[in-house]
Amino acid sequence: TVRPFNEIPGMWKNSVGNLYTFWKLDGFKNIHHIMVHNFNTFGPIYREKIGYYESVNIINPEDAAILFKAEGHYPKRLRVEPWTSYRDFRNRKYGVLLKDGEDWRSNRVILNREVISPKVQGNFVPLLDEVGQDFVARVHKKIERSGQNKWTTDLTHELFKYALESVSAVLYGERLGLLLDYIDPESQHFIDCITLMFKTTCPMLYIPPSVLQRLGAKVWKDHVEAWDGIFNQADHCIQNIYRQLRKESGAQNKYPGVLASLLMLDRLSIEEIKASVTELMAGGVDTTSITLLWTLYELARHPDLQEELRAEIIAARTASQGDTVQMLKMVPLLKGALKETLRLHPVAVSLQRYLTQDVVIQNYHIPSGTLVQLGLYAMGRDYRIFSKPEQYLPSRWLRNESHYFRGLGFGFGPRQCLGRRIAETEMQLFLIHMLENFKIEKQRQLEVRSTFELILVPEKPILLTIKPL
Ligand code: HEM
Ligand code: 2DC
Repeated sequence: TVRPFNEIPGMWKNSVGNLYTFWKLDGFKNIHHIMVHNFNTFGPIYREKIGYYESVNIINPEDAAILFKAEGHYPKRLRVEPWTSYRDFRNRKYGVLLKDGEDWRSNRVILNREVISPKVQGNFVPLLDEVGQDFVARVHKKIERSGQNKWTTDLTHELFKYALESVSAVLYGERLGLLLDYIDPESQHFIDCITLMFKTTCPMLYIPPSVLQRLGAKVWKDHVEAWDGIFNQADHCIQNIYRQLRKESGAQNKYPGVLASLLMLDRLSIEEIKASVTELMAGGVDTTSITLLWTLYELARHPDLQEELRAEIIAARTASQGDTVQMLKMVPLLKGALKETLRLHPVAVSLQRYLTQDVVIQNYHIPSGTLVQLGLYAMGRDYRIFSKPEQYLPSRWLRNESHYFRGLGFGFGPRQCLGRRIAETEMQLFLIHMLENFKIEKQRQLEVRSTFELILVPEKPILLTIKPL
């Protein structure tokens, strides 16, 4: 017999007390570890209430399948209140990330065509390939200048620039030139604003932004300043393209980028295009760069795997005879490596959906409307779900162990990451160019753990040494 909702284990009766304990445990930074701890305490399902939001948490792939089958036609995830509050405060439109219902669906369908459909992939590859080549040239220069035939550094900021250059190339069909010696302070400011925006979101996840706003809290002010910086810079880029487009007669052979394609398609209002393109630009920086940093960290720790990947890449390069789109179809181990990075170091600590129908999970009845969270970080490290979960083994994604609802780094279904194809292509090309040119080594260093800054990021700097092959 199915057990009632109220019997789900967990700490959901004292939400204020929970918020206090959470605070004391430095929960803001450790959300992912607390989730692992809770699954170990309560089992594969638990209920929780922290501050004002209540959820049921699950970890098993089979349960994830039930959740996503009950997400309905307008899948809705946990609303990041500070992000919507900012837009309400400044009277800006929501983009696809923050919209819900029919409004979300109609925008998403149009954006899908220009951002994630297989037909546009081929347009992105040459643009992103060029950025990858420029990154390699920049690293060669740094190595030369060091005079030591190697370069030891924390690559975070270089990777932020690589990611922004990549996503901008695709969105605007133009290079910003962030990988040159001189970088425009506006772009650097944009990058800093994104980091600040993510950081200042965390405390406001549990305390309503409206309250903090009334109290004149610093965290709210910083958050507004960060989004202002993001929107101003995106506006600047968008205006540029808009003006160019009006001057030119159109009818060119060159792929003009996502923004110009959307403007010419003329199916979304300019304000809607602006809102979503700003989200894409902001969403495209820290996500891919941190994932690449974790991947380089894992490759530095596994020199044999690095050789194996290099061999795969060289073979693919030869076989594809200069056709890069073709080449990307011949690097399964490399793709496995990126999946493996997202298993151990996911960007999103959880995936969430509101149920649109009653379901039974782990033999508990859960009513329609409940917020259910899949603990993505916890799932990736559970030995019941992945064999030898602590080991970085890209080949696990090639073998016939089950992948059923296991590779969820970009989410699932119609509400999955809109930037997924851009992110994957950009990361694959980056690793291809880096491995064709350099060996990555690490400093003697202990494990680096994750810390929660809305997205999961390394808790301390990762120092790597890059040597020419
Ligand atoms: C949503 C992960 C890169 C833009 C998401 C979601 C996840 C995610 C987990 C939520 C999906 C769900 O609820 O099912 C990642 C990871 C990335 C990455 C792991 C890189 C390693 C990017 C990039 C962009 C982007 C490069 C922009 C170019 C978005 C947008 C959404 C989203 C706009 C919201 C889509 C919607 O609500 O319809 N991402 N992302 N992401 N991501 Fe990404
Ligand atoms: C954060 O409890 C923890 O891809 C919360 O590119 C639940 C939650 C809800 C939505 C998630 C968020 C978490 C992490 C960051 C995500 C976001 C949805 C999209 C966003 C996963 C897990 C991200 C990083 C987007 C951001 C685009 C933005 C900068 C315009």
